[in-house]
Amino acid sequence: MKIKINCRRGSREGRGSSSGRVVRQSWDGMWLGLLIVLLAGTAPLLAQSKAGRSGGRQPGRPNILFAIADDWGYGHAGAYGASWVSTPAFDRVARSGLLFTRAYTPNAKCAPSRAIILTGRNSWQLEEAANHIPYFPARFKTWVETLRDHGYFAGLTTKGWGPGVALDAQGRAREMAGRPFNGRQLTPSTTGIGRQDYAANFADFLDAKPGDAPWSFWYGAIEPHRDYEYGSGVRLGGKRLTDIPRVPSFWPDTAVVRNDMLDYALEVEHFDLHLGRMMRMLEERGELERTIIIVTSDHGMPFPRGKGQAYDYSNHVPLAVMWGSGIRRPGRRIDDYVSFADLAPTILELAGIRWPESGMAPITGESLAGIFRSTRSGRVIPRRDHVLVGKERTDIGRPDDVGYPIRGIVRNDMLYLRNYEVDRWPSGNPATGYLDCDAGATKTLLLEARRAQGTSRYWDLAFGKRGAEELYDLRRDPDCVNNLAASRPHASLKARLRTLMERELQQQRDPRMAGNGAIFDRYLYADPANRDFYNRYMRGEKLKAGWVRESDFEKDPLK
Ligand SMILES: [Ca+2]
Repeated sequence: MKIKINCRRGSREGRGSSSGRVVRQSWDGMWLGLLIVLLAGTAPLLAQSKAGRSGGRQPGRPNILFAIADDWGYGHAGAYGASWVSTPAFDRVARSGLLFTRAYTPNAKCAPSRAIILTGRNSWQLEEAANHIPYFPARFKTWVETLRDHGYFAGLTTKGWGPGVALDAQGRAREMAGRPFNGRQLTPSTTGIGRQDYAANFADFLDAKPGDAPWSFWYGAIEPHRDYEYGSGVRLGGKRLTDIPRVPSFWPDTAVVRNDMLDYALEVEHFDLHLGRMMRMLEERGELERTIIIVTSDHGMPFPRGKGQAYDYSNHVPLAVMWGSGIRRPGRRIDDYVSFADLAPTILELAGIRWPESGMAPITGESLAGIFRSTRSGRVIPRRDHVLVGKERTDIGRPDDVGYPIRGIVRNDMLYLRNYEVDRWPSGNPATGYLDCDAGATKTLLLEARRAQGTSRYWDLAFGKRGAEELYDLRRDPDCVNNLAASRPHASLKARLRTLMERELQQQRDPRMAGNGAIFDRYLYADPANRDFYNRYMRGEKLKAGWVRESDFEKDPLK
């Protein structure tokens, strides 16, 4: 059986319309393939449990609309004060519920981040699923599968868990985030925006749901994942380069970077537009009050030093939650540290499912329901003062497909990072185009600047090798460019953070804490076409990776 990998990776640049069309067709083909695999591999659509078949709604079981953008970074919404990204639907959710200012994914790459959301476990507790494009272990059940087994009608549009391969113990494709509803398409306004009509697919889902059964719908957009149509933010979004008050200090402040950011913003707005349509549908059907709406993103921006790394621009994500009268004193702003591992236990609790009856592996996160029930703003639960972050193989592009292992902790606005393999390239090897960083206008600019000048501070920050420890004061330095790891006045704070981090990782049985971190490097990459990419390329095989440009590959050796 051919497994199609659910991944939005193409070489669309939006410059030549014909090549854009070709890639889009292959993308559509990928979805069709995925759909066929799911339909063929899944016995009668949704084996609903008794409660589900009866169609009856148990009192107090809310519906769940889980809206997740792809690569949307923290702060880039009106509710957070952004002037260059317009997000009326997200802002409405925040106004009608809770806006979280310190929500983090523990792992800033699509597949591991989504695995954490779906299981309530950190990526280093998920075996193969710690990595990007893995074979997802059959033993880790998701909260969506659990809801389905407890009578929920569970649907999905477009990107659920992935990319990667998820089969059950019998080798059948799993519906990790729900039964797909992908039948409706639209004509996108740019070559970067996907063809799925998310809101229309949601309407189909609502029409298909049996009787009055509670439901769960995963709205998995593929925006603002790259590629973007260069200049579309200005041309179609009515934006101006001066709308951006400040370019992060780890990129040069140029028109190219500002355009890249505005093109990203336009795609964020596409995600938000469909969320708004879905909310209006729920209003019209009288379901808005009894639906929990959770809006977030899998990780930060797909720009150098963002996605795939472990800085604040990597792991810090937008999060807003509304739930009719289920959240007290709506409109609160919550400054507690919350982790994606907290989402699964929250949803189970609100759906009235106790963990022992869930069939899920032990959950590490803690339910956020206490925050919903509180009337306080700001810091609500004092012990929520930190989150753990970390990564393994967020992409290929190093000898023998090894990753770039990091663990870290964010506590009271200090970020401590431990880099375990400092001889490796953080964004992937230069010779194979830095495969741990998606292609785009900003990446190209940084690479060209180093080639032209011989050295570049921006290149060093994004692609250069790093020391074993990093420490950042996020209040003064949210860009994470001033490393305090060697600062004497910070020595004891650094030691305390490291001790706390390692103690928790040990409690969580992170193999890396037991000296067995290399196990993550040995897990197979689930896409055979790109497996062992670096070694094969260096042996002279002609290889391409759809998510980087040919010009990203360095011709001259770099140390
Ligand atoms: Ca992503």
